[in-house]
Order: sequence, then structure tokens, then C-alpha cells
Amino acid sequence: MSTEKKNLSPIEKIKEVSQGLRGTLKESLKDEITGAIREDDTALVKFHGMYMQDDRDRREERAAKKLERLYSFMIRLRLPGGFLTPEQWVATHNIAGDNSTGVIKITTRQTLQLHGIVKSKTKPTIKAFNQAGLDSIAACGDVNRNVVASANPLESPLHERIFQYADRISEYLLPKTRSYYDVWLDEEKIYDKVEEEDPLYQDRYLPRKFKIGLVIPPNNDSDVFAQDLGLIAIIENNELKGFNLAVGGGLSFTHGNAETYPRLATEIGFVSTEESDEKLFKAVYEILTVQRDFGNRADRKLARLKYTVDNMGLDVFRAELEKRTGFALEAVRPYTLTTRKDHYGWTQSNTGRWHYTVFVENGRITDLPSAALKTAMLEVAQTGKANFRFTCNQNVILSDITAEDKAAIEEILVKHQVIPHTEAASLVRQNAMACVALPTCPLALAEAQRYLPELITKIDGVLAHHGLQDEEIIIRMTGCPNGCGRSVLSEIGFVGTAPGHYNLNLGGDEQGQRLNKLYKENLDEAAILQELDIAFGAFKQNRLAGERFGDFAYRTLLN
Ligand code: SRM
Ligand code: SF4
Repeated sequence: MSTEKKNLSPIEKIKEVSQGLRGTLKESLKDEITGAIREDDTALVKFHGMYMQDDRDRREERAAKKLERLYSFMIRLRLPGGFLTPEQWVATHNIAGDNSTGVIKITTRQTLQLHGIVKSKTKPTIKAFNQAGLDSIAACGDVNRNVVASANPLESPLHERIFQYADRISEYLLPKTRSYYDVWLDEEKIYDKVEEEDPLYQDRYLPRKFKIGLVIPPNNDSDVFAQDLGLIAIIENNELKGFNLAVGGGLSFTHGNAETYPRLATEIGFVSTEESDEKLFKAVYEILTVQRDFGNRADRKLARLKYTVDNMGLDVFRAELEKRTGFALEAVRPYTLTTRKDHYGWTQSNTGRWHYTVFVENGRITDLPSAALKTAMLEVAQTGKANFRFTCNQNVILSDITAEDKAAIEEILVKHQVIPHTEAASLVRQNAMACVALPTCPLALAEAQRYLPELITKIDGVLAHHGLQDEEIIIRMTGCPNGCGRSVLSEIGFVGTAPGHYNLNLGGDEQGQRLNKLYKENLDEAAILQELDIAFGAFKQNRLAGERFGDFAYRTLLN
């Protein structure tokens, strides 16, 4: 509606003529001359949870030898609420070993990614996941993505119910096309447009990616205000009453493009689930249809829901939504958020079950010199006595362990140094995260997950110099302003600008309700450490009692 057909971005046409996201994927996969797939198919393959990438570390060497880039694929699973059974972990471990780099990466949206899968291994990988009851449908692309939810069963007796909502919303918003089964799983079926008719996505899908997150206050571990649609569980007297709806969150911006900006989601109303879930599902669905019909399809940089909400204005957006749902939203209900952190180590929930949260630096599960994380996870899974829950802070909770089984799990964690590894990480390290960035991310301007660990060691040194080593400061790094590590929602945020250079942002809060702000531009490591040295010195001198660094920076260091 909002965009003239002639102005449509090229991806709109690719989607429209794709025959339910099939394009020429089958032909691309058969072509043995190249490790790549056809250009239009690179857009479509995302809807199947896959990205074509190349090893950026090896571009020059390959170019010098006149070889094509070293192409491979990243596959991202759809794991609503971030849950795997032990059997599914064993399967994932084996698939990672057979087909990918072997590192299992927990993402900032509590799912798993495997990197470095060559083209001929893509179908075997999807097939093996399918046999384990797992899929990657709509994990990327212009559709609703993996639905995230508070991960820790400790958070509330209502945790299981909220987790079920994540699962149901994810299923409810899946595209109707069978192309995933057809292309990857050899389901021999002729494309039938009528049979695959999709009232929600039609043949144009959404203008852009769409993200939904649920949160159980008081822990905002899923960063609910970063979502296109945030659902905040309202719990009164230990009963779930319904959800506040928050729309238009999104963290990306483009250096030098003032039209783009990060934005926190705005709460627009409350929907009760006391009598039935009908209204909730209707509201969620129609928020997507408003975005489908009013979102910008000409400029993908301005196509997320946040821009649609701001262009329409909140009142017009709400009125359009209510017209479509046929009911008015109730007034937003009160709640309190206090933290976003994971509870490392052992915890016991109201069910009596035990959970161990493992510190996984930047979500990379691999065997490290300090701890054989990957071996330990496999052995835990092989006992069949713990589930795997991934957090939006890129950690894993070995969960739902009975009192009788706890000692056996602990023995494995001790044997492979997982407990000392988790306990030895400094407070700053435990609360930090970074996006993937180099070498696989084509958009990275600077390093992130490969660099943050060593930078943290140096920042720990600066903190110790000021006697601040016991401060819990949330540090996040992204290799470009797309914000995959949610660095604009941290107390100290690094945003890559060029190799070895970062913007330094300060002033986010503990609960994820305030964006940080640009403090100093384009710093190298020496300048970062110098600026932080000065800022920590001022913090030590002038902080208020109990004040966190982010709040101090916001109060005193930013204009
Ligand atoms: Fe992201 C694109 C990795 C969470 C905003 N993101 C990418 C790509 C796929 C690069 C690309 O387009 O080719 C990265 C792949 C790197 C690699 O090699 O794996 C990538 N994003 C990630 C992950 C793996 C980071 C991580 O280290 O955990 C996260 C996967 C989440 C998942 O499981 O689905 C990831 N990305 C996020 C988040 C955080 C969140 O959702 O909580 C954001 C900011 C929130 C938001 O969406 O506003 C985010 N990613 C982006 C954007 C900017 C979107 C925009 O509005 O402009 C892009 C670029 C794009 O879409 O054009 C992007
Ligand atoms: Fe890549 Fe940028 Fe996302 Fe990091 S923030 S993974 S560099 S797109």
C-alpha cells in the first residue's frame, strides 16, 4: 500500500516470482562447477534458515590464485524459546562434526548456528536435523524469526507456560509454503499455488525480518525492547493475566545515514489471556499484517516495523491494529524489570529440579584449553538426564535435572573443567557478549567474537587498577552497526567502524530499558583503554551509592 510497485526493492520481485521460495534452488544445488548458488537464490535460501557466506580471511589468497571465494553456508535452527532435548543435542553435535566447522554457536536469539557447511553438505545437514525433529524454517528472511523467551526455568512457576507461547506463536506464523520439504528433504511435490496459499505472507512476505520476544519480569533476559514485537508477561498473584504488547523495537542503524536509528519498542496496550488466547494470537497476527501492508518495500534500510510505527504515528498504528482485530487494547499494566543476567552455576526451581548455567564465551561451544566445553556437553547429553536451554546472553542451561541425577552431571562438569571455567570468568566477562563478525559475516567492519575476549582481559586490568574489579558492567560488541550483539543496549557498547576501530557508546542501563549513546568515535584499542581509564577513574570518585557504571555515565559523561 505504502510503496509504488515501480519503486520496489529488487528482493520484492525475487520473492514474488519465487514459487513459494523455491526459485532455482534445486538447480543451484546441483551445479558442481561452483561452491556458490545463484544470486537470486541467496536471498531465498535465507527463508530456509541458511546464509551463503565465504571465508573472508582467505579472500586475498584465493583471489591471488584466481580461485573463486571459499563459499560455504551457515545454517541457523528454528528453536522457539531455545530448547533442545539431550537426544537432539547429541544429534546436533554429530551433525556439526560431520558437516560444519564443528563449533556450535549459541546466538543472541537463543538458537544454534553451524558455519562452514559446503554446498554439497547442505541437504544432508537439513535431512539429519529433520531426523532429529529439528528445522531451520524461517530462521532468517522476511518473515517472523525465531521467537525468543525468558530461558531460565527458575524465573517463575509460569516459565513452562510462557515457553509454550513462544513455540505456538512460532508455529502460528510459519509460512505455508512446502518448499523447505521440497528443496531440502526431497518431498516430491508439484508446486500448487492454491494449496500453498498464504493469507498472512501472500507471495510478497513481509517487507523485512520480524522478531518477537517474550519476557517474564523481573528478568529481561530476552531484551524484550529490542524486538519488533515484545510480549511482557503480566503476572499478578502468581497467575498469568496476559501480556503487554510493545512494538517497534530494533537496534540497527547505518553509519552516516541519519534516517536510520536504533529504537526501543513502545508499549501500546495489554491483551488478556485469562479466558482464552484468541485475542493475543489475533493481535500478534494483525501486527504482522499492518507491517506487511504499511511497511516500506522500496528501501530495505527503512523497512523494519520501527519505521512503520514512527511513520504512521503510534495512535494511527494502534487504531489500524484495532480495526483489524475488532477489539480495543486494554491499558498497559504495571510490572518491574530488575536485571537481564543469567544465573551461573547451580540453581533449583520451584519444581525441585536442578539447573546448571554454563558460561559460554560469545556462545561458542568448542573444546577450549580452559575447559572441554563441547565434550562435556556431549557427555551430559548422553546421560539423557538434562535438557538444553539456550539463553539470549549466549549461554546454555543444563536443565530439569532431578536431585538423584545432579551428582552425575556435576561429575562430568568437574571432569572437563566446566565449573572452574564458569566460576573463574570475571563479572564483566560473564556479562559480556559479541556478535559473530569476521571471518564469516559479510557485513562486518571490525572483529567482534574473536577480539572481545582479549579486550575484556585488558578492561579487567583497567578496572582492577581502580579497585573496581567487583563491578558488574554489561559490555557488548558488534562488528558493525547492525547490532547483532545488541551493543546499543549495554552499559559499554562497542560498534565496529573499520578494522581495529570502534565507536565507544556509554550509558545503557541494567534492565535494557535505555539505549546507550555515542561517547567517542572510531577508537583503536589504545584509545579505548585510555578513555575507559578516565571514565572508570571518574566513576570511582563521583559515583552515587550503589550507582552502576551505565547510570553514572548517563548522568555525568554524556551531553
Ligand atoms: Fe544479525 C544480519 C548474525 C542477532 C540485526 N546477523 C546478520 C548476518 C546474517 C549477516 C548477513 O546478513 O549476511 C549475520 C551472520 C553472521 C554469521 O556469520 O553468523 C548475523 N545476528 C547474528 C547472530 C548470529 C549474532 C550472534 O553472534 O549471536 C544473531 C542470530 C540471531 C538468531 O538466532 O536469529 C543475530 N541481528 C541479531 C540481533 C539481536 C537480536 O535480534 O536480539 C540484531 C539487532 C536487533 C534488530 O534486529 O534490530 C540483528 N543482523 C541484524 C541486521 C540489521 C537489521 C536491520 O534492521 O537493519 C542485519 C543486516 C540485515 O538484516 O540486513 C543482520
Ligand atoms: Fe555481522 Fe554486523 Fe551482525 Fe556483527 S553486527 S554479525 S558484524 S551484521
